[in-house]
Amino acid sequence: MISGSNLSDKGVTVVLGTQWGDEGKGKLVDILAQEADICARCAGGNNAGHTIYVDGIKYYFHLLPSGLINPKCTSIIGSGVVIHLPSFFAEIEELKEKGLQTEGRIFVSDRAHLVFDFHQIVDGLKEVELGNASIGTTKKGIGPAYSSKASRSGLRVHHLSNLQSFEQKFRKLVENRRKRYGYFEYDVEAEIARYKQYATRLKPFIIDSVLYMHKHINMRQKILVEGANALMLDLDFGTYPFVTSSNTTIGGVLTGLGIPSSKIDKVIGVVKAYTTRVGGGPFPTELLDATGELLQRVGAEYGATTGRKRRCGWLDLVVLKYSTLINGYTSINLTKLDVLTNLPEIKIATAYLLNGKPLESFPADLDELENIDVCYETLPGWETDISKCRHFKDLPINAQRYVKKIEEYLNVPIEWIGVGMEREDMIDLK
Ligand code: 2SA
Ligand code: GDP
Ligand code: MG
Repeated sequence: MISGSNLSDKGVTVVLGTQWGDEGKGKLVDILAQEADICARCAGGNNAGHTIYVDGIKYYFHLLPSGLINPKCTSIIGSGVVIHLPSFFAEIEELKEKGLQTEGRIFVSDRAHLVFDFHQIVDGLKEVELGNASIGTTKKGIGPAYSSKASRSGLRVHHLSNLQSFEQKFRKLVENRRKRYGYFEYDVEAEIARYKQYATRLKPFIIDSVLYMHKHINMRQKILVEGANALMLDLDFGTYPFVTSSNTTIGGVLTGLGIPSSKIDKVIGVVKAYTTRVGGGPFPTELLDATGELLQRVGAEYGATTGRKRRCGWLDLVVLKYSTLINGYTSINLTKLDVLTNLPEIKIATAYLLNGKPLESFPADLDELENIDVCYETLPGWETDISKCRHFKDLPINAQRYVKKIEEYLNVPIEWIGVGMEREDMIDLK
């Protein structure tokens, strides 16, 4: 169980995914948000999926920050996020049905870009066009929406305040996509009518998030930023092109919220005790055998947004070292250690060899990556159930060794260890 102060009182605390996502960021964010005034999302959209269990209730977050379960925490959707408004309102309704009071606690940046249904259609068309090389996207329109943004033709939240020009720009945008992808079924008139209604409905949520964040930072409030997706899915640093279309790394926190780097004090990396990936793309330590299936089943590794089975493999320290270089983690939350219980031995990737020579870091070139040999270290497993452990010393010695191995290799303190799904299932090492 986590107690005491976990959030920085000197600046912003950031939680980021260190691998290919689904490390359990949502669970940590929910725990930390118990002492936060603000929880902000900075990148991605409703492609993200965070599952949180509190008192037997299962909550799913996609577009909204996972801090919402805590009644005193205000949620901010920053300018770097792309928002599909129908999903935004649906998610609020779903949470209300679970008893969460969201009124006056969610704010959206006026600079955030909008994801339209046609972006989602185009997402599907693009995947079909790619055929065997498809990315395996969530089909939530994320890539096409960020493409509209980068090509300077996207529509932002503030555009809803002038419906006449909104309509013009919107029609142009659809026309342009139809030129590129051919005619696709899409009721433009009905969509415009819907957005006229959303414009009124969204009004109370809209803020200048840059100003909001700065004011609250200056008031020395406790601010938590929730990363979506993860480092290896980052548009620049991930396994390009098998990535998402935003910066999921520390840079995305700055550009997605408009806060200066000097205001960030803690960067917590969330590390799953093994590796998973959902969708296509390289995965050097993937296990295409019974052990992989076991991790998938015991870890309940299904996509929180699409329900797809997640691919599973051993922990990869080469990935984590690279991840640490970029994000500069000040501490780590190791998660899902309980899933490894009962494995007779556990492997950890410690190096990649190319033509027999060790690579110094994770390669940019996927062709190179395809030709590497992964070097593993094998550690003995443990059989004792660890889900009730609440102190490091309660863990079986082999589990302790596994944790120490990761900590020593990365040279970053592991401050929390997840041993189960519930909020309470966490060892605090501080
Ligand atoms: P997209 O939809 O354009 O962002 O997809 C591009 C790649 O990014 C991957 N991606 C994810 N990987 C892990 N988890 C994600 N969220 C959901 C979850 C995923 C789900 O929490 O389980 O339900 O399938 C997520 N979102 C995007 C995606 O698989 C592509 O490889
Ligand atoms: P996120 O995208 O990083 O927030 O992670 P997801 O919520 O998509 O996936 C992580 C899954 O693992 C969720 O179902 C969590 O409830 C679950 N989880 C998180 N931490 C632990 C843990 O320590 N042990 C176990 N068994 N499950 C965990
Ligand atoms: Mg997830």
